[in-house]
Amino acid sequence: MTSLSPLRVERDGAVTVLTLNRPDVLNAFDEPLSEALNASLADCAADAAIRAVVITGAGRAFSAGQDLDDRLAMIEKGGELHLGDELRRRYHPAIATIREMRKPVIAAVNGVAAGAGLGLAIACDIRVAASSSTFRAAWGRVGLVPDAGSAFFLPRLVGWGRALDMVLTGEPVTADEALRIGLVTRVWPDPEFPTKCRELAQTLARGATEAFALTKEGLNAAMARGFAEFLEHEADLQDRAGRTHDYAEGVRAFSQKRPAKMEGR
Ligand code: T3D
Repeated sequence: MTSLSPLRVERDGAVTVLTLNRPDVLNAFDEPLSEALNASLADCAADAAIRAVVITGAGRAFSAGQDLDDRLAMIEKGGELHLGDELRRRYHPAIATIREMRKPVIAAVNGVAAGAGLGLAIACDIRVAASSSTFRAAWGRVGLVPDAGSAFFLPRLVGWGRALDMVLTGEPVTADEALRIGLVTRVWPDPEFPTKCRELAQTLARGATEAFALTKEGLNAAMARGFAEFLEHEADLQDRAGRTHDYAEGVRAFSQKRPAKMEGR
């Protein structure tokens, strides 16, 4: 019997597409899927030829979060659970790698995103959704707190009040509502979704990758630091951006009234 790989990794030019691939359980995270995702994200981060990354799900879901069958087995075995250690070992590395990755990471939300699946999506730089997708801050329904960075990112994306409504009620948010509240930035009809995602990723992969890296560093710092400290950091980032090939090319192209040819350095 051949076992299905829990993560599909596909290269399309300078874009890598990572597909969570446990469709029978709505791409819930078990140990092998977490391990494969962490390893592939690290590979994407290290490979300069990859200039954009897409994360999506196989079948009708993006991801239903932690595999609860695995947790049931742990509970029934008895003994003390250490879910904090599970987060540190399996989820935090993925979230940190996405935030620190020096290239854009797109969450292509093709179906339901729940629990840590939602956490994964909101740690990405850009979220786009198929029109049939839904978002469920489902932690409370199984007696847990928002994790995978969600309490940090969710209020920053949708506002304090809406975030509390989502995490306390656990009610599903439709793709249209997600667009309205800023949880995603683009929604496309299901049949067009894969093509539109590919086009967006390819456009980003042709962009000024080094400037994007510095932009992410700046936005990460702006969220985590005080204002005065942030302004210093911003000046340092712009110093570095101003020394890239793509900046000189961008200025020349503007002056010559032609499209810039960005090389990502
Ligand atoms: O533990 C730690 O390490 C800490 C981290 C925790 C973070 C978390 O993510 S906690 C888990 C949070 N997720 C959930 O609570 C979501 C659970 N799933 C659902 O509520 C529903 O499945 C959905 C609302 C997402 C979708 O509902 P529906 O009706 O479209 O599908 P379904 O029939 O419920 O699911 C289809 C199958 O997937 C089903 O299996 P079956 O009956 O066909 O054999 C279902 O059991 C399975 N499935 C769905 N979610 C999970 C799952 N199996 C394991 N784990 C899941 N999370």
